[in-house]
Amino acid sequence: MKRKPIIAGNWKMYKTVSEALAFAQELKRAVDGIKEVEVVVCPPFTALYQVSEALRGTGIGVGAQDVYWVDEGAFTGEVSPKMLKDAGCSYVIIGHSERRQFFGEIDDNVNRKVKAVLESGLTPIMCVGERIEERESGITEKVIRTQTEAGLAGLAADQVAGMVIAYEPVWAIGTGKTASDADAQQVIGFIRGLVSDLFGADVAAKVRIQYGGSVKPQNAAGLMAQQDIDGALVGGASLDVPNFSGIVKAAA
Ligand code: G2H
Repeated sequence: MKRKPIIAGNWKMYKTVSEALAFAQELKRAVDGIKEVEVVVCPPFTALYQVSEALRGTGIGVGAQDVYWVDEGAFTGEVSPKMLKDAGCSYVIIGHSERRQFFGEIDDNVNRKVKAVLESGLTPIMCVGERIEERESGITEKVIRTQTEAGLAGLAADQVAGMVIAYEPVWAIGTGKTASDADAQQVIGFIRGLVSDLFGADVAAKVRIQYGGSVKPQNAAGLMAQQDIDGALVGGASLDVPNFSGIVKAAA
């Protein structure tokens, strides 16, 4: 089955509203006419609405970087799926390693967020990935299995088929170290196999699985050529249009 590649820019805690709007205008021109790749930008919460408005009708999607799992309530500092939808989002990154590392994100909550986001009609980009000490002690697959099974627990097959999973080895994030094409393919193939065991071969053939971790225009084509890699979740290189659009073009 041919899956449409998805290149998503995770801006992390960068860009004011005016910087985000300037980026959106430039990106529109840079990726105009590229139909074979889905392009998504994930600004900070503060710029979501304006960026969504600026990109309306272009086919470029907008995502958030996190979410809480109920629609409203006394949860100071949190933002709900309903609010993100209202702000123009169609995607939500969930379980990014920086949330896990710095903000106490745990698998159980990743699962609650994935469920809530799907129920709101948004698409989760659920992140999984091993740390360097886990890779070095040979437990990468065990870690990935635990995170994937927990994150997808209780979901229906059609929900999983429509979502996005991002494999981001923590040791490759923002470090300039990219997993080799073969290493990334090996783990992403393993994730697809897990999805097949849990939800069936049809679902595994449909779910899109991205690679993330120091993706740049120079290494994107090799990663995107791997049979199970369906795009990239891009951090640092998503912050300027020439780099980000270069990655989009490499996936086309
Ligand atoms: C991993 C990635 C984006 P970078 O966090 O999610 O960031 O491309 O800077 O490694």
